[in-house]
Amino acid sequence: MLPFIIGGVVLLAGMGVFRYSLLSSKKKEIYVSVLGPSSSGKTTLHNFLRNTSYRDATIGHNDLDKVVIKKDSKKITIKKGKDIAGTEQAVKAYYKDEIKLSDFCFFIFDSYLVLRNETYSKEVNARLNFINKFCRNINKEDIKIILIASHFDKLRDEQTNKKLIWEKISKIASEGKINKPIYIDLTNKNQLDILKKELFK
Ligand SMILES: Nc1nc2c(ncn2[C@@H]2O[C@H](COP(=O)(O)OP(=O)(O)O)[C@@H](O)[C@H]2O)c(=O)[nH]1
Ligand SMILES: [Mg+2]
Repeated sequence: MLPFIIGGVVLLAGMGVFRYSLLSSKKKEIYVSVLGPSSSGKTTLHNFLRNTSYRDATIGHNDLDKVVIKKDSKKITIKKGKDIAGTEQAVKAYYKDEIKLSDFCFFIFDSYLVLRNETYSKEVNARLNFINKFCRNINKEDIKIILIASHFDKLRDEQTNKKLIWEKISKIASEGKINKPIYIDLTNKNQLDILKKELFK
Protein backbone atom coordinates (compact mmCIF):
# COMPACT_ATOMS: atom_id res chain seq x y z
CA MET A 1 0.00 0.00 0.00
CA LEU A 2 2.79 2.40 0.91
CA PRO A 3 4.28 2.77 -2.58
CA PHE A 4 0.82 3.67 -3.84
CA ILE A 5 0.40 6.42 -1.29
CA ILE A 6 3.86 7.77 -1.97
CA GLY A 7 3.12 7.60 -5.69
CA GLY A 8 -0.04 9.62 -5.15
CA VAL A 9 1.71 12.25 -3.07
CA VAL A 10 4.42 12.66 -5.67
CA LEU A 11 1.80 12.84 -8.38
CA LEU A 12 0.02 15.83 -6.88
CA ALA A 13 2.99 17.46 -5.18
CA GLY A 14 4.63 17.40 -8.61
CA MET A 15 1.96 19.61 -10.08
CA GLY A 16 3.32 22.50 -8.00
CA VAL A 17 1.45 25.35 -9.64
CA PHE A 18 -1.99 24.08 -8.69
CA ARG A 19 -3.48 26.47 -6.20
CA TYR A 20 -7.23 26.53 -6.56
CA SER A 21 -9.30 25.58 -3.58
CA LEU A 22 -13.04 25.54 -4.15
CA LEU A 23 -13.31 26.78 -0.58
CA SER A 24 -11.24 29.87 -1.38
CA SER A 25 -14.10 31.44 -3.31
CA LYS A 26 -15.59 34.55 -1.77
CA LYS A 27 -19.01 33.33 -2.86
CA LYS A 28 -21.23 31.14 -0.71
CA GLU A 29 -22.48 29.24 -3.73
CA ILE A 30 -20.35 28.31 -6.68
CA TYR A 31 -21.06 26.83 -10.09
CA VAL A 32 -18.72 24.05 -11.11
CA SER A 33 -18.63 22.73 -14.66
CA VAL A 34 -16.80 19.70 -15.97
CA LEU A 35 -15.96 19.76 -19.69
CA GLY A 36 -13.98 17.37 -21.85
CA PRO A 37 -14.16 14.61 -24.46
CA SER A 38 -16.15 11.38 -24.09
CA SER A 39 -14.84 8.86 -21.56
CA SER A 40 -12.30 11.29 -20.12
CA GLY A 41 -13.81 10.98 -16.64
CA LYS A 42 -16.35 13.80 -16.38
CA THR A 43 -19.04 11.75 -14.67
CA THR A 44 -16.42 10.20 -12.37
CA LEU A 45 -15.21 13.68 -11.38
CA HIS A 46 -18.73 15.02 -10.77
CA ASN A 47 -19.48 12.06 -8.54
CA PHE A 48 -16.23 12.58 -6.65
CA LEU A 49 -16.88 16.31 -6.15
CA ARG A 50 -20.50 15.83 -5.11
CA ASN A 51 -20.20 12.50 -3.37
CA THR A 52 -22.86 11.02 -5.64
CA SER A 53 -23.20 8.05 -7.93
CA TYR A 54 -24.82 9.52 -11.01
CA ARG A 55 -24.87 7.44 -14.15
CA ASP A 56 -23.22 8.49 -17.34
CA ALA A 57 -24.73 11.05 -19.71
CA THR A 58 -23.80 9.68 -23.10
CA ILE A 59 -26.50 11.73 -24.80
CA GLY A 60 -27.29 15.30 -23.80
CA HIS A 61 -26.89 15.83 -20.08
CA ASN A 62 -27.90 14.74 -16.59
CA ASP A 63 -29.05 17.28 -14.01
CA LEU A 64 -27.02 17.30 -10.82
CA ASP A 65 -28.36 18.37 -7.43
CA LYS A 66 -26.72 21.04 -5.36
CA VAL A 67 -24.45 19.90 -2.58
CA VAL A 68 -23.10 21.55 0.55
CA ILE A 69 -19.42 20.97 1.27
CA LYS A 70 -18.21 21.49 4.83
CA LYS A 71 -14.62 21.48 5.98
CA ASP A 72 -13.65 22.68 9.46
CA SER A 73 -15.32 26.09 9.81
CA LYS A 74 -15.61 26.55 6.04
CA LYS A 75 -18.72 25.80 4.07
CA ILE A 76 -19.59 26.20 0.44
CA THR A 77 -22.47 25.13 -1.76
CA ILE A 78 -21.88 23.67 -5.19
CA LYS A 79 -24.93 24.77 -7.16
CA LYS A 80 -27.11 22.50 -9.23
CA GLY A 81 -25.22 21.58 -12.36
CA LYS A 82 -25.08 19.52 -15.50
CA ASP A 83 -23.11 16.42 -16.34
CA ILE A 84 -22.83 16.84 -20.08
CA ALA A 85 -21.85 14.40 -22.80
CA GLY A 86 -18.43 14.58 -24.39
CA THR A 87 -19.52 14.78 -28.00
CA GLU A 88 -18.98 17.68 -30.38
CA GLN A 89 -22.74 18.29 -30.37
CA ALA A 90 -22.45 18.80 -26.62
CA VAL A 91 -19.75 21.41 -27.17
CA LYS A 92 -22.14 23.36 -29.38
CA ALA A 93 -25.16 22.81 -27.15
CA TYR A 94 -23.66 23.40 -23.71
CA TYR A 95 -20.15 24.87 -23.50
CA LYS A 96 -21.07 28.55 -23.74
CA ASP A 97 -23.77 28.34 -21.11
CA GLU A 98 -21.61 26.23 -18.81
CA ILE A 99 -18.71 28.67 -19.12
CA LYS A 100 -20.95 31.69 -18.51
CA LEU A 101 -22.24 30.15 -15.30
CA SER A 102 -18.94 28.78 -14.01
CA ASP A 103 -16.86 29.94 -11.10
CA PHE A 104 -14.73 26.83 -11.52
CA CYS A 105 -14.41 24.93 -14.78
CA PHE A 106 -12.66 21.59 -14.90
CA PHE A 107 -11.40 20.56 -18.31
CA ILE A 108 -10.54 16.91 -18.35
CA PHE A 109 -8.83 14.77 -20.96
CA ASP A 110 -7.35 11.26 -21.20
CA SER A 111 -3.55 11.40 -20.72
CA TYR A 112 -2.95 8.31 -22.79
CA LEU A 113 -5.06 9.40 -25.76
CA VAL A 114 -3.68 12.92 -25.86
CA LEU A 115 -0.23 11.41 -26.41
CA ARG A 116 -1.12 8.50 -28.64
CA ASN A 117 -3.97 9.80 -30.80
CA GLU A 118 -3.34 12.92 -32.86
CA THR A 119 -7.04 13.48 -33.63
CA TYR A 120 -7.82 13.38 -29.91
CA SER A 121 -4.99 15.79 -29.15
CA LYS A 122 -6.25 18.21 -31.80
CA GLU A 123 -9.76 18.00 -30.41
CA VAL A 124 -8.52 18.75 -26.88
CA ASN A 125 -6.60 21.77 -28.15
CA ALA A 126 -9.57 22.94 -30.20
CA ARG A 127 -11.82 22.81 -27.15
CA LEU A 128 -9.31 24.61 -24.95
CA ASN A 129 -9.02 27.24 -27.65
CA PHE A 130 -12.80 27.57 -27.76
CA ILE A 131 -12.93 28.02 -23.99
CA ASN A 132 -10.13 30.61 -23.99
CA LYS A 133 -11.65 32.62 -26.81
CA PHE A 134 -15.14 32.55 -25.37
CA CYS A 135 -13.87 33.66 -21.95
CA ARG A 136 -12.08 36.56 -23.63
CA ASN A 137 -15.13 37.48 -25.70
CA ILE A 138 -17.43 37.73 -22.72
CA ASN A 139 -14.75 39.17 -20.40
CA LYS A 140 -15.02 36.21 -18.09
CA GLU A 141 -11.92 36.87 -16.05
CA ASP A 142 -12.98 35.47 -12.71
CA ILE A 143 -13.33 31.87 -13.93
CA LYS A 144 -10.83 29.34 -12.56
CA ILE A 145 -9.99 26.70 -15.13
CA ILE A 146 -8.55 23.50 -13.73
CA LEU A 147 -7.00 21.03 -16.17
CA ILE A 148 -7.19 17.35 -15.31
CA ALA A 149 -5.05 14.81 -17.17
CA SER A 150 -6.95 11.65 -16.24
CA HIS A 151 -6.09 8.01 -16.99
CA PHE A 152 -2.50 8.81 -16.04
CA ASP A 153 -2.23 5.25 -14.72
CA LYS A 154 -2.10 4.06 -18.33
CA LEU A 155 1.32 5.65 -18.79
CA ARG A 156 4.57 4.43 -17.27
CA ASP A 157 7.36 6.99 -16.99
CA GLU A 158 5.65 9.72 -14.92
CA GLN A 159 8.09 12.59 -15.36
CA THR A 160 8.63 12.09 -19.09
CA ASN A 161 4.93 11.77 -19.79
CA LYS A 162 4.01 14.83 -17.74
CA LYS A 163 6.45 16.80 -19.86
CA LEU A 164 5.15 15.32 -23.11
CA ILE A 165 1.52 15.97 -22.19
CA TRP A 166 2.24 19.58 -21.27
CA GLU A 167 4.09 20.03 -24.57
CA LYS A 168 0.94 18.87 -26.39
CA ILE A 169 -1.32 21.47 -24.82
CA SER A 170 0.86 24.22 -23.35
CA LYS A 171 0.59 26.61 -26.30
CA ILE A 172 -3.18 26.85 -26.15
CA ALA A 173 -3.39 26.48 -22.37
CA SER A 174 -0.90 29.27 -21.76
CA GLU A 175 -2.85 31.64 -24.02
CA GLY A 176 -5.70 31.34 -21.54
CA LYS A 177 -3.34 31.44 -18.56
CA ILE A 178 -4.38 27.90 -17.72
CA ASN A 179 -2.08 26.12 -15.28
CA LYS A 180 -0.42 22.78 -15.87
CA PRO A 181 -2.76 19.82 -15.42
CA ILE A 182 -3.31 17.60 -12.44
CA TYR A 183 -2.09 14.21 -13.63
CA ILE A 184 -4.25 11.60 -11.99
CA ASP A 185 -5.94 8.21 -12.00
CA LEU A 186 -9.52 9.14 -11.12
CA THR A 187 -10.28 5.57 -10.09
CA ASN A 188 -7.52 5.47 -7.45
CA LYS A 189 -8.88 6.20 -3.99
CA ASN A 190 -5.55 7.38 -2.56
CA GLN A 191 -5.04 9.82 -5.39
CA LEU A 192 -8.61 11.09 -5.02
CA ASP A 193 -8.08 11.63 -1.28
CA ILE A 194 -5.08 13.79 -2.06
CA LEU A 195 -7.02 15.67 -4.73
CA LYS A 196 -9.81 16.28 -2.23
CA LYS A 197 -7.34 17.82 0.21
CA GLU A 198 -6.10 20.17 -2.52
CA LEU A 199 -9.50 21.15 -3.83
CA PHE A 200 -11.08 21.66 -0.44
CA LYS A 201 -8.23 23.14 1.57
N1 LIG B 1 -7.95 3.72 -15.53
C1 LIG B 1 -8.67 4.83 -15.41
N2 LIG B 1 -9.99 4.81 -15.67
C2 LIG B 1 -10.70 5.97 -15.53
C3 LIG B 1 -10.10 7.17 -15.11
N3 LIG B 1 -11.05 8.13 -15.08
C4 LIG B 1 -12.19 7.55 -15.45
N4 LIG B 1 -12.01 6.24 -15.72
C5 LIG B 1 -12.97 5.28 -16.22
O1 LIG B 1 -13.26 5.62 -17.58
C6 LIG B 1 -14.60 5.38 -17.88
C7 LIG B 1 -15.25 6.65 -18.39
O2 LIG B 1 -15.38 7.56 -17.30
P1 LIG B 1 -16.59 8.57 -17.25
O3 LIG B 1 -16.49 9.32 -15.95
O4 LIG B 1 -17.87 7.88 -17.51
O5 LIG B 1 -16.22 9.52 -18.49
P2 LIG B 1 -17.13 10.63 -19.19
O6 LIG B 1 -17.63 10.05 -20.45
O7 LIG B 1 -16.18 11.77 -19.45
O8 LIG B 1 -18.22 11.01 -18.24
C8 LIG B 1 -15.25 4.82 -16.61
O9 LIG B 1 -15.24 3.43 -16.68
C9 LIG B 1 -14.31 5.31 -15.51
O10 LIG B 1 -14.30 4.46 -14.38
C10 LIG B 1 -8.67 7.16 -14.83
O11 LIG B 1 -8.06 8.16 -14.46
N5 LIG B 1 -8.03 5.96 -14.99
MG1 LIG C 1 -20.20 11.17 -18.55
